[in-house]
Amino acid sequence: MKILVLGGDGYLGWPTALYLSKRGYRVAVVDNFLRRHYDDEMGVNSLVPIEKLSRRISTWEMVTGLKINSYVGDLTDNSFIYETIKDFMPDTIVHFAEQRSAPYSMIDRDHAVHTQVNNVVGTLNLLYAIAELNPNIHLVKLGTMGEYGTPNIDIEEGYITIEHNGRKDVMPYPKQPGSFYHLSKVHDSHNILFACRIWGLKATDLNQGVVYGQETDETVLHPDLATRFDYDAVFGTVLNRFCVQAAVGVPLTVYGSGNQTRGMLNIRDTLACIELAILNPAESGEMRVYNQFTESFSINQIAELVKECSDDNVEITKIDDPRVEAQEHYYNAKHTKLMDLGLLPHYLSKDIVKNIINSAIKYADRVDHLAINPTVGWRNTKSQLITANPAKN
Ligand code: NAD
Ligand code: USQ
Repeated sequence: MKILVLGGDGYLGWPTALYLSKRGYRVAVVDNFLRRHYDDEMGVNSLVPIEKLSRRISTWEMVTGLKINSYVGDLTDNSFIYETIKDFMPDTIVHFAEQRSAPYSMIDRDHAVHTQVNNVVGTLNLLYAIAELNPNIHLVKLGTMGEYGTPNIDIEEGYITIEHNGRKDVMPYPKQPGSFYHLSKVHDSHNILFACRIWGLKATDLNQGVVYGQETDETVLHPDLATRFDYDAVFGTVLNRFCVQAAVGVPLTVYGSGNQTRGMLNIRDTLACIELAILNPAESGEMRVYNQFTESFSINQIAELVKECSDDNVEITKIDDPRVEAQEHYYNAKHTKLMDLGLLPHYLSKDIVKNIINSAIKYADRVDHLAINPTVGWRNTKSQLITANPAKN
């Protein structure tokens, strides 16, 4: 089976490409290095050094004898994505290639517009290319649990049965996303559902929770194969950030009450979920939705766990929440469909947290302390930051 991984130079796309290549799929990656450009714009860098895509691919071939093809270009360039699909003719396309930071999308108008144009236009171009070239291609698209927000009822997997005035229907689950980034994923979901309905496309929308971890069985085979590890306040995600903060002995930055609860999963489970989605394709005309996370935790629980695992017994500090998000809320999100397909989760444990802290300790001298505190606030509409690192503004 041929698989095209869009966003194959990113945090999740690169280890996914390796994982699928190792399992015998023929893999090609697409990327325009936008994420590396954001590093330059924000004045930050991956904690773990990462090699250029060409070097990563040649090292993979040297270590395993397996080839990965690459196409460098932008999904918002319609002819690029059309020609790429025509050339590789994949059976499945895994789509990671979007601007994925909520704080980045909330910097100001320009960043909100960039995020939505990049994500929505890129996905629309892709839908048109699939419809024209081969509607049998299965699209596996990364969505996010944040599309649902935090409603005061159980969160279903994509759809909900509603009874209204004596009539009943199955409808897309209501969305109340928390940033212009999360909104871009909602817009994508609507566009994908519509394309499945009118053109008979096959899609799986994976509403993924917050991912943690940095190493996979394939990335540890050689230092050149490492994937990126973000810890700054714009691109770093909460558990990864707390582990780096513990590694360098600074207080863990809990925003607001810390009672915000989120679905989370290990990076190794991301890879397994993607393969399960590939092996169980949607039917023609169907957009399947899976909630892709394995456990949910409050931010306070995560902070306590990281504190317990840190040698220095780091402090936890509560910072005024720069975001607008519910501080106290009900949270019960269903996530059985991937388990039913055979997912065997790597649940969060002290050993796992200690491992992440230890990998961060290896690179502690690369940590830029000024990039740790949040600089983007949801309430501001005016440009509030030039870089993630105030010292570099
Ligand atoms: P990432 O930013 O590390 O990777 C995304 C890659 O896509 C980057 O290499 C970037 O250069 C590329 N890209 C972006 N726009 C592009 C375009 N227009 N054309 C070509 N390439 C483009 O992000 P990630 O953490 O690997 O996330 C991958 C996907 O998973 C995203 O869609 C994200 O929304 C979703 N997701 C991530 C998490 C998480 O915790 N990291 C959680 C839930 C969902
Ligand atoms: N948080 C803190 N302290 C920090 C960082 C974050 O308390 O130092 C809190 C935030 O306020 C938020 C929660 O932790 O309540 C999660 O924040 P995050 O930055 O880890 O994750 P988020 O912004 O939601 O985005 C990340 C990815 C995004 C993905 C999303 C999955 O960047 O691509 O879509 O996780 S989900 O959260 O399920 O929507």
